[in-house]
Amino acid sequence: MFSGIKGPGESQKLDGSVLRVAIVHARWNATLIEPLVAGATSRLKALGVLPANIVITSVPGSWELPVAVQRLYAASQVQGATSGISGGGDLLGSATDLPSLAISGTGETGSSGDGSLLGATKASAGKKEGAFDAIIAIGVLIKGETMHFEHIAESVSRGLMRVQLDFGVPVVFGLLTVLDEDQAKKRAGLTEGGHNHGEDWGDAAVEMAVKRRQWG
Ligand code: DLZ
Repeated sequence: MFSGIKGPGESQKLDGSVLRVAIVHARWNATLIEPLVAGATSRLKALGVLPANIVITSVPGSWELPVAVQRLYAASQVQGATSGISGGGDLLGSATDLPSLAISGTGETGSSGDGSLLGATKASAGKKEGAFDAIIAIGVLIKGETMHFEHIAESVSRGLMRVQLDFGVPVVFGLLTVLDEDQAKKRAGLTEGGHNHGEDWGDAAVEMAVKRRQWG
């Protein structure tokens, strides 16, 4: 039944087709963030989450992740409560493909698509409204010479846990807290023998979202 030492073991064969999932990512260390977001997104899709129901947005750095997750989830709850009366409306675009990120700064991630009417129709196929079933928070903190890393790592971890428990919604901890860039590259699947942790975060989001629905 159980195998392996590290990692969550075999991916559970769960059906994500009923889910709506948000990814919020920092833009610091974008070359590492990009494969992690791509890894998470590809697993969400592989487990059946429709592209129209994957919402991706960004914040400047990891420090901003907790409040972004909190507001995004709260707004999606309001939207769920009012849809049907006002028609709701999306908070942000949905993601069909991972938009390109800037290398070191402020590249924005949001809705994507080919811009055509056909693209828009395809992108909205099966689109759901309402509260997110899970949110994945992604950031990469690399230790520097000062105590900055410790403060942010601790606060962001606590902040994300707080949002998760306050709202009772799964907030997947996609924060890499590494000592150097090589450690981060390995965990973003960019180096030999590495593994893209973003894939695990996509799996965790679907598993927790499905189980949360079962648990009520
Ligand atoms: C300022 C800063 C530094 C030095 N390092 C990182 C980092 O490694 N990873 C990250 O996501 N963000 C970093 N930031 C930015 C802060 O998270 C935050 O965006 C700014 O302090 C503004 O609040």
